[in-house]
Amino acid sequence: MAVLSIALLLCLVFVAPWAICAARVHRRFTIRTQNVARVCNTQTIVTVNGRYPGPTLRVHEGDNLVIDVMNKGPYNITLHWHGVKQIRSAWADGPGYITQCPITPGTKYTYNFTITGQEGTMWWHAHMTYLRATVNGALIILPRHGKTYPFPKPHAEFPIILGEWWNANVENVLADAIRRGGVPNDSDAYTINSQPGDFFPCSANDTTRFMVERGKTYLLRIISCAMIHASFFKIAQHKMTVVAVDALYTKPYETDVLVIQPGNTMDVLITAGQESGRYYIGTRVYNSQPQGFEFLNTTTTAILEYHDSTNTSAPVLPDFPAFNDTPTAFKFSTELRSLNASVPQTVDEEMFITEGLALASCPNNSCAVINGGRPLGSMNNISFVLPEISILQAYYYGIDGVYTTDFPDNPPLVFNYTGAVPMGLWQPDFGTRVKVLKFNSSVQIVLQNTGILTIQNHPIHLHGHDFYVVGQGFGNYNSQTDPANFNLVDPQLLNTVGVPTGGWAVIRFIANNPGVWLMHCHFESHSELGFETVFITENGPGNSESLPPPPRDLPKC
Ligand SMILES: *[C@@H]1O[C@H](CO)[C@@H](O)[C@H](O)[C@H]1NC(C)=O
Ligand SMILES: *[C@@H]1O[C@H](CO)[C@@H](O)[C@H](O)[C@H]1NC(C)=O
Ligand SMILES: *[C@@H]1O[C@H](CO)[C@@H](O)[C@H](O)[C@H]1NC(C)=O
Ligand SMILES: *[C@@H]1O[C@H](CO)[C@@H](O)[C@H](O)[C@H]1NC(C)=O
Ligand SMILES: *[C@@H]1O[C@H](CO)[C@@H](O)[C@H](O)[C@H]1NC(C)=O
Ligand SMILES: *[C@@H]1O[C@H](CO)[C@@H](O)[C@H](O)[C@H]1NC(C)=O
Ligand SMILES: *[C@@H]1O[C@H](CO)[C@@H](O)[C@H](O)[C@H]1NC(C)=O
Ligand SMILES: *[C@@H]1O[C@H](CO)[C@@H](O)[C@H](O)[C@H]1NC(C)=O
Ligand SMILES: *[C@@H]1O[C@H](CO)[C@@H](O)[C@H](O)[C@H]1NC(C)=O
Ligand SMILES: *[C@@H]1O[C@H](CO)[C@@H](O)[C@H](O)[C@H]1NC(C)=O
Ligand SMILES: *[C@@H]1O[C@H](CO)[C@@H](O)[C@H](O)[C@H]1NC(C)=O
Ligand SMILES: [Cu+2]
Repeated sequence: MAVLSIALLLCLVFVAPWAICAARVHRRFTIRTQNVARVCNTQTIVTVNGRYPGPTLRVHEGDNLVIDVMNKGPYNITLHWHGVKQIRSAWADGPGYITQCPITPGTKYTYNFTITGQEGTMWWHAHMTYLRATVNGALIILPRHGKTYPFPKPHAEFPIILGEWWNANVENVLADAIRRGGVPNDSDAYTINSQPGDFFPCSANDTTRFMVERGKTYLLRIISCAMIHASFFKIAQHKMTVVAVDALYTKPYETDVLVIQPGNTMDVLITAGQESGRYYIGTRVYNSQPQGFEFLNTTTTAILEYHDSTNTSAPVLPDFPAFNDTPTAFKFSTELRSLNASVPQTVDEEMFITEGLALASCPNNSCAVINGGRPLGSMNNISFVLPEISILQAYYYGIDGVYTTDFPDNPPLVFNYTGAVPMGLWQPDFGTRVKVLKFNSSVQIVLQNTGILTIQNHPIHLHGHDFYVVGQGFGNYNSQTDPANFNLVDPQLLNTVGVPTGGWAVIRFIANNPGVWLMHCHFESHSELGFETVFITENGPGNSESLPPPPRDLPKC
């Protein structure tokens, strides 16, 4: 903290306004357990610095972040800085057994990285097992000193974290599912800044409130940390203007509903322009599965309260789209546009990846939870198996036998991906298979959802890069006709795309960040079930295009 203020002072006083004005931001995160009460239950949960949600990090573009993580909790853990590209700092990215071994109980690791050319709302979260349910917080990147937002300065800002709460130890929830061979139990409540709101018992007194002044404009920095559901988000009688998604500016987009995938962040302006009073901010599930899968169908609320309100009646509740309103979800995600796009116009690496659930057989019905089998996730029919040491270490030191470089560019079989898939195709292969990308190559990936077990929207998150979503649609992607409709002018740049239920999305990015990068479904249970894969981006020709050696304190395993 002291370092930060000295650096800022120097910058303000001695340095010309156009100079680079970066600071070093040093924080200490202590992982420990804490008793927290929510939804009629007191639960011992894993936290950062005893807080839930964890501390908000507010930094500037260009800052060097040094975060000492002491693990005083009972579990192995790693932290991920969601949305930070980690340019030449893959060692700080965080997914367990991908870029690092876990920080074991009683040990520490210092994440050291610089935010370069990125600003907006990001977040940080645990990236192992189910710990991100409670270990998460906002990472807000303000423009460099002297620079402004590309929209009018808001009067104030509110971080809003959408999360999920279990009346159980989340590590037991996951372990229980693995033992049974099933999917983890659903959460007991969805939350806004850790509170479920007025429609859940035992929480009404603590409902999150945001106080506003009539006539002023506010920036909501909304983060979906939800574990397994996409959300509709509304504010009664208030329109919202989306100005950024995933810390990437959009052309201002006015809407009365947001559709937020787990992993997405949204920067949204609202003006307190209504009659003084109290209005519910509400979220509900967007359930994209047609079959009767169970989900929590209640409404989670916070309150937008005008500070001079004397109205004591119940806040006004927004109207929600139907739980399965896929047209609204599709409209929202296809209407977003980048503010300043620079889309790769040519493609060097073309991949077609089928992704979705899968089903492993269960010998003697030992785990017959769904259709006689154990649900899994897969990409190109491979259910990813985590190695025992990190892939980045194995790659850097040339350790054999940890992974293979034969992740296929295409699925092994052509079938009616989103149709009624014959059960003979539901069993996946297993492996730790990665795809190697040449430095600076332009990559296009068709992400094709499958109908194995169910059709469903899947939020696909890529580490180390942002990508343009140049096309989206329903059914099977058609390589003859669909490219004609690509938007190569101003498509939205994202780090997490909700691939439409029973459909596909096409992404493009330049592989210009050397390192090892996970791509996975941000439904936590799906990625735990093998719904992930890994890219290795090779070094470029120069030193400044190569991955530096690991920090000395990198955890061992
Ligand atoms: C962080 O990493 C940079 C190099 O990328 C190094 O110069 C610096 O000393 C490191 N800081 C700490 C506190 O380890
Ligand atoms: C999961 O749900 C089942 C059925 O309701 C329950 O018996 C079990 O205890 C739950 N598991 C955990 C870890 O809470
Ligand atoms: C809410 O607050 C009221 C008044 O302080 C108190 O009587 C009531 O017990 C509280 N309810 C809960 C669930 O904490
Ligand atoms: C104010 O109170 C009235 C009832 O007295 C209610 O109908 C109205 O919805 C309230 N408005 C707000 C904004 O809270
Ligand atoms: C939520 O689900 C319950 C039980 O499945 C059902 O009775 C209720 O009508 C549903 N509520 C809504 C708002 O759909
Ligand atoms: C980004 O787009 C806005 C609006 O189209 C424009 O005013 C601005 O100059 C652009 N910025 C850059 C860096 O291209
Ligand atoms: C399945 O059950 C049979 C008969 O009880 C037994 O012989 C066989 O070993 C079992 N297979 C497995 C994989 O458990
Ligand atoms: C694929 O499956 C869908 C849904 O069952 C069906 O409507 C479509 O006709 C099938 N397409 C082909 C080429 O068989
Ligand atoms: C996946 O691979 C398994 C094992 O090789 C095979 O049985 C299955 O048919 C394949 N399924 C698909 C969709 O490719
Ligand atoms: C990477 O690609 C960019 C744009 O095509 C080019 O300007 C740059 O020189 C390339 N760098 C390397 C190392 O190939
Ligand atoms: C924690 O991580 C270490 C190092 O990878 C590993 O040896 C150990 O088995 C892990 N513990 C658990 C409970 O997974
Ligand atoms: Cu998924």
